[in-house]
Amino acid sequence: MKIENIAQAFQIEGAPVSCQEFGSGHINQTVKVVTDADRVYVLQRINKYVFKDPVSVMNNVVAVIDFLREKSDDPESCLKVYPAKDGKSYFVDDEGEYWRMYNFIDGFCLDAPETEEDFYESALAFGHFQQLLAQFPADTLVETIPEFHNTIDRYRQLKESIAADACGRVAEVREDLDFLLEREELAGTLQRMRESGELPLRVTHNDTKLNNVLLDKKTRKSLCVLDLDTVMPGLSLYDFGDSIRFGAATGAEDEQDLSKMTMDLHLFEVYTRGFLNAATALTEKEVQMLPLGAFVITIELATRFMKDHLDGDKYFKIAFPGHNLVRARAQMKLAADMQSKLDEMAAIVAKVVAQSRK
Ligand code: ADP
Ligand code: GN1
Ligand code: MG
Repeated sequence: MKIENIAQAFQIEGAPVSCQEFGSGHINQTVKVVTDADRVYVLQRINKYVFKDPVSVMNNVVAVIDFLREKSDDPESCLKVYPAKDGKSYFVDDEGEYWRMYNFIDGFCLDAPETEEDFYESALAFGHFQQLLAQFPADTLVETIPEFHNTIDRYRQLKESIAADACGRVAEVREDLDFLLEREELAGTLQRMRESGELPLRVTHNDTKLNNVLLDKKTRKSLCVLDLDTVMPGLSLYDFGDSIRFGAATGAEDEQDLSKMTMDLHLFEVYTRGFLNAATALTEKEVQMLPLGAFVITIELATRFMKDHLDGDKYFKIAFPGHNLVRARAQMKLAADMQSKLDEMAAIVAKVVAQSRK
């Protein structure tokens, strides 16, 4: 079905005059739609391989968006879902693909912070997001991807893919796999603490990379948190850790020159300050585990990229053959650097906490 026809299945103003793919997300197909009524929208195809139950995804997204719009003093900068002509929050095309329509919010997303203030802003945005969602009725949310940040289960899935060796790629990544498997015990720490109740379950975003927050073009303040598909019960440390993994790294997520891939301790401090300023309800245990949160989410993503490489690149969009292996190696290098800096990160957290009490 033509993309223009899909766009016209929604209750939007005017007829589409241009439909262009944009954004650097790894999961959904995102299209900017401009109409002859001078209106701009965002049309997205929900990735069905990743989200097995797109209708539940949309129910979650609509509920979270309604909740956030209600709390906001600037609803214009909040996501809004435009229903399809039949009133549903999604449209199914003739190939069985699920689509949704959002308002286009005129800001910008970064793949790396340009200034430390940008990163601080994103910390406030995600910290505030988590703080707001503390009042959201968690039991109404469907787990859109079960066991999403269950690192123990991610290792189980990786081992399954190693055993299956669907594409015959295991032999050439033996050393990488050894690296990952040597860290399995440490990587499972948060999941064990979640199961024992040592860490509280909260409603979290679960995908807090910098390009999932829109910044204002003029003020560079955060406008809106995007990508709500994975909002579900989780640990605050997943959100903190994923932001550090992406934004405090000195290389891109798929950096090929591994000598460039380290964690910047100053950026770690900047983010910690913003996050703790906004998410004020964290327990002492959560605060204490922040450094490990960064390591766990990073090594977990390395196992996910590696699994996808072994499976034949089914989950993450790739730009070239071997992209997922490149990504996995970059995340492994970053995780190793974080592991060697756990004590320094702990000292920074302690300093930030002490300063905030003054
Ligand atoms: P994915 O799951 O593929 O990451 P996202 O929802 O994060 O999908 O969208 C991908 C990118 O598209 C974002 O990083 C952002 O740049 C852009 N984007 C998404 N929704 C909007 C919107 N409503 N307004 C403006 N830009 C958007
Ligand atoms: C995916 O959708 P996107 O690109 O914002 C992924 C995250 C990964 C991230 C790595 C639903 O995020 O879990 O951390 O890629 N989202 C899903 O860049 O799997
Ligand atoms: Mg995204």
